[in-house]
Amino acid sequence: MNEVQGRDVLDTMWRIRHFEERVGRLKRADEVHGLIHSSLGQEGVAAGVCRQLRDDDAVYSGHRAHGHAIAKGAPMDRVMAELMGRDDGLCHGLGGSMHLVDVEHGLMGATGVVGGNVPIALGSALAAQLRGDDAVAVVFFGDGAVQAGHFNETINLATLWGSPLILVCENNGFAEFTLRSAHTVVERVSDVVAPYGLTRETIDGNDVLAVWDAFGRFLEAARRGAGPLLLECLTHRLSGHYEGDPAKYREAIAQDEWQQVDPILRLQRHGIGAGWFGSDEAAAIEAGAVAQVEAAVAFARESPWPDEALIAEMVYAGAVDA
Ligand SMILES: Cc1ncc(C[n+]2csc(CCOP(=O)(O)OP(=O)(O)O)c2C)c(N)n1
Repeated sequence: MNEVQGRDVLDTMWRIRHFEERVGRLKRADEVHGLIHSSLGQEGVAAGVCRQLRDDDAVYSGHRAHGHAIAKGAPMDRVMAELMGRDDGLCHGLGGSMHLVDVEHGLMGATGVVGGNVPIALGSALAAQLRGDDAVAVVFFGDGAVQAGHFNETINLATLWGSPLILVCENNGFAEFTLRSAHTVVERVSDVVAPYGLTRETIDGNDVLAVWDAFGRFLEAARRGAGPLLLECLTHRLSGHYEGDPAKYREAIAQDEWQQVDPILRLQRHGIGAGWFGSDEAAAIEAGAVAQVEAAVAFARESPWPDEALIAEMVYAGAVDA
């Protein structure tokens, strides 16, 4: 990561952090709708991966999708409008938090079906193969998704075909409210796929420099036809499973301990030490992120509700005559 990339990644992580915190407050005020899963604490994975991708690289996400969308380049005001159910939202406000799509920027979709986008991402990777270009497909999923049958089916076909698919597991140690050790005996997701012989690595996902470095290598390999690959990022979600989860099933991380592993503060310390920016400039980047989030909220509040006729048109494809 160089100085320019470092600033961009820092800016992206602050935008995600403040977006998620603001969404939490809006949810409590009943201004955003539906179930909200925050990616607070996991910003390093989204930014370290997506900021290296092009618009023609496909990204798929799951239920914890806001950070991936923002990092992939979806306009934050339109993401916010989507969460508020407004017409200027990415999907006219009809999809909501778990169905963010922005084809222009290569965000091909998020889903609430755990692991549901893993085989669909393989479809995008296969399409790139058939087109003969060097685009890749990236799919984000949690460690819980690995127990779904279609996860193994996808790895089997992807390795058989040598597809340019990069699987990015955000292993935060929990599947919903369940500790990993309560649903599997295999500690590392990268070990689950070992028999298929694909390139795989487990890294500290709270170290965005490590994410950048490992994903950069994986991306280059996938572009030259060495896919599929699996990157397991060990990370920590600061929030409960969903907004409103009292999270009584786990112990809160101590504030001073979190400060040491927080991906944003870590990059800030590194950037200041490396002379990329001073502490004033880092503070200005954060302030800019806060202002952009507020602008997104104002934009979303101004946006009209979607038209009722559009709702029927978008929900029922090819309507049958009554
Ligand atoms: C197919 C399917 N089964 C079950 C659920 C209920 N569910 C929602 S999130 C979740 C666990 C997800 O865990 P993980 O993939 O590790 O993601 P995390 O929430 O930890 O980020 C489950 C089981 C679902 N949404 N879809």
